[in-house]
Amino acid sequence: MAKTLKEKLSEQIPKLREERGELMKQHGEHVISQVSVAQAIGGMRGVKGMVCDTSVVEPDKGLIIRGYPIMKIREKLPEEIFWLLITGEMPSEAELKQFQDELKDHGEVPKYVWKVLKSMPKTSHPMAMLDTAILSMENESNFRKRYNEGMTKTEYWEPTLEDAMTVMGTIHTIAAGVYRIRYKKGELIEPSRKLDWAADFAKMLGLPPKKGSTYEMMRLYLTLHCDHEGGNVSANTCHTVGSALSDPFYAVSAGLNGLAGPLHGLANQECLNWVLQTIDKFGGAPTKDQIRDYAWETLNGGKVIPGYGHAVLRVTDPRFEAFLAFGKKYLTKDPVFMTVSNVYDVVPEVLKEHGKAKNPWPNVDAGSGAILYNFGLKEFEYYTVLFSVSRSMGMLSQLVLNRALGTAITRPKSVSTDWLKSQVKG
Ligand code: HAX
Repeated sequence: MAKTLKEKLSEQIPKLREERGELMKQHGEHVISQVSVAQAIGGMRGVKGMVCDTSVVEPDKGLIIRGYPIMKIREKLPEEIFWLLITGEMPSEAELKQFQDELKDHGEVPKYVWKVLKSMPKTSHPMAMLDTAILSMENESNFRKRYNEGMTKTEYWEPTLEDAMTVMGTIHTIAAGVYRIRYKKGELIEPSRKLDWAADFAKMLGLPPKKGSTYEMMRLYLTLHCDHEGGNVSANTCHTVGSALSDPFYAVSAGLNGLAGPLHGLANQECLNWVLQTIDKFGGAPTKDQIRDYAWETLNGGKVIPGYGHAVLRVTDPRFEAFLAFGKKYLTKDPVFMTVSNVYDVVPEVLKEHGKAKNPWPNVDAGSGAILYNFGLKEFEYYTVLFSVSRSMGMLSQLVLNRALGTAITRPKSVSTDWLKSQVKG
């Protein structure tokens, strides 16, 4: 009989706790980071002040999940990735099957969620709808129930995992429902026990299956966006809210609100918009010279070029490369995808010449929108919801591990501008 995720974690957690305890006891005073005035003012960029074991982002390599570079595991199912994020190991075939069945067992969306969504304004942003739906499901929290019953600290991770399974088991169904309600696509489509998580999501959205590649596209999309270490806005927000022992419904919903910002997850809708604007302006797929002109026009207008630059990465994001490879396999006749590919040939040089962005290379958002567009998802505002479905895996696995390790409530020290001035005097 294959192990369940809970059984696997039960085996691992004592050792992880011991390791953490030893590290604190032996090396608690060891200094790992210093903070400059620029970092305190500039979003704490580069300050090493939190621990995240699910993944790391290397400036020159991109996303590495538990030791695996993302390009090497891009063909894995998102369910395998979730297991990897949380346990550090790939599941066996039998473990994967059991985990998928367990997820399906957690897949029922309470009826009140649909009522909440249907009563929201017709013009609501789909991210506001998704976040509201997840928050409304707080009523289902096992963590809250067990906390009120007086569980011990060492048990916290168990109902956190149970809530994580509920969020992951339902978020794709909710997200598909948001799409169909918000864009009047007709009746909701029921989940299927036969399909994997990503394929089921694509089916519930109502996407036309395209030579079998629709499911492949969705698996790739959901795998690539799963996690990006702990300091990005959504992960960090989710972590902070969770550190107050707010349950996963509160914490993930909060993280997703951060993902809705135009400098974070919302950039993907802006990015495709920018590409389509070039096509519109030049009356068809633009030449490289025309793209260069438009890039300068954007920069001279005081705007950023969406999809380019990154707070940590200093190379082309491997997740962009994975999308580019997918597009080159399936979409070589698509003018929108070909424009994305041409933009990649031109914009890094423009950004280098412009001289401001520390990283002139594309991030994941530069390519994903064009692919979704080709597969019939033409509602840009919805793209961040897809991102969210995937990123919930990273947020949830970080939450479970933090509850297992008893990570403390987040409380960095803020300082006043007067204090800063007093420090630099003379
Ligand atoms: N176009 C124009 N200017 C850019 C730029 C871009 N793509 N990227 C950075 N810059 C500018 C910054 O605005 C900043 O200018 P100021 O000094 O005038 O404020 C300067 O270059 C230095 O910024 P940086 O240190 O290189 O970048 P940050 O760490 O401050 O910001 C961002 C990282 C991703 C927010 C930034 O590169 C950006 O705005 N990119 C475009 C939006 C985007 O693609 N966001 C998605 C990021 C991926 C993600 O998190 N998805 O969820």
